[in-house]
Amino acid sequence: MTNTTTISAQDYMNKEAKYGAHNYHPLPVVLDRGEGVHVWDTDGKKYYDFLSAYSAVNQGHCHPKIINAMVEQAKKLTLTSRAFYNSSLGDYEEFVAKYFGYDKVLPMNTGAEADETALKLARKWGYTKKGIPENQAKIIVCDGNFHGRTITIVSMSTDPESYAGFGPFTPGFTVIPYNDTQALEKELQDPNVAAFLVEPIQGEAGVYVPEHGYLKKASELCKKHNVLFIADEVQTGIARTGKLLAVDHEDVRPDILILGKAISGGAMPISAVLADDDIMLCIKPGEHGSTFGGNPLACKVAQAALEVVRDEKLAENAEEMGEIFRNELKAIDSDMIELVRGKGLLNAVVIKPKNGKTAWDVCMALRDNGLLAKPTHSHIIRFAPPLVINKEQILEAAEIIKKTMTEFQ
Ligand code: IF1
Repeated sequence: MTNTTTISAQDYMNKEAKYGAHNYHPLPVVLDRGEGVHVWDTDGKKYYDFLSAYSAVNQGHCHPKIINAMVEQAKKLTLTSRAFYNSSLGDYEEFVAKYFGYDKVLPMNTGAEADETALKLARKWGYTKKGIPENQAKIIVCDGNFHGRTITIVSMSTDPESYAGFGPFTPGFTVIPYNDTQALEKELQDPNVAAFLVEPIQGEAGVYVPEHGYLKKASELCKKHNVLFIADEVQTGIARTGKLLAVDHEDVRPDILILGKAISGGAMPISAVLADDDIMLCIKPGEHGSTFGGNPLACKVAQAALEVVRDEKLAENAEEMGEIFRNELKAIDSDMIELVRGKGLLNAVVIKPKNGKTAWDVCMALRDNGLLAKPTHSHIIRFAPPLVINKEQILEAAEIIKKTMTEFQ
């Protein structure tokens, strides 16, 4: 007998508040188990997971193929560091390079690390290939960007919540408005620009989808000015938006591709930077790396997770289910729903507060009705279920959202 059943949800939350740093404000629900599109709390109540750990669990919770690959490799070899070769890395590198159509991959762990890697790669390329004078390289980024939490990354941020109080900041970034190719063209006149870093859809900004054609035009402008086009697909990649990559909607091929989150199906932190030889080989032995990047366990997990995406046709399903879901949401008769937007299964609803009730209150009511989602920027709710969701489930989830919105009328 264990006494775990006597611990209440409130006890778990109190413990986090007492012993954990207060860098989050979670929705009050304590999750204990997950399978596919569902999660269960410590009292056994079942929910639809409409956050998918911010699009990390695209393949669904505890996908048997991914977990099996993980367990098998965990019994054999987990970490060697890159001081030695290991028998999983080469196979994985070949697999992932071919999967995304690049010469090479540089494996890292978190999304932020992969973004940092891309920035270092771009600067190095700028100095060694483009001939930018030492320490003069500039990288153009967008207003409203979100690329992670490191000092350099928050140095690019325009959101005070991300950067305020964390200075001094890393220099070398120029901010332009998102979805604005004219502003981009103007900044590209500067010969010291090494790269343009962009999210194909801005996630944290509130699932802000740029005009169709923006990414194509931006990538063409970069090419014209000998500037690297870097796509941060940490959140939008791996089938989330209805294509393998969000840039695929516009047939754009980034010079540097950044992946994270769902490349592991949510099983462990795995990220990757992909590029062709003329860029990737600018970084030489000893100039970059990480203890865990490219570890055998991660290699096996990521390969299994990417196979699931391909074998279960998750991009196609995201496209189809997303279409159904947005249509259902748009049909809801509620004056609290100001706008529905998104692509594939990366969607958001802009909430107009009513009688003092905000997006947070809506998420609390959704929780009570069996669906988990989290507000962003106080008035936006992101809806991003695992991509393994089927039609019956997406309709049931839409019904929960409809019922919940009706409760506020
Ligand atoms: C948190 C947001 C989502 C990302 C893009 C890099 C990273 C992220 C486009 C860094 C991370 C996160 C981190 C997570 C919340 C989540 C988030 F609301 F903060 F913006 F998804 F929308 N590029 N996104 O979205 O990846 O280092 O975290 O692995 O709690 O900070 P990471």
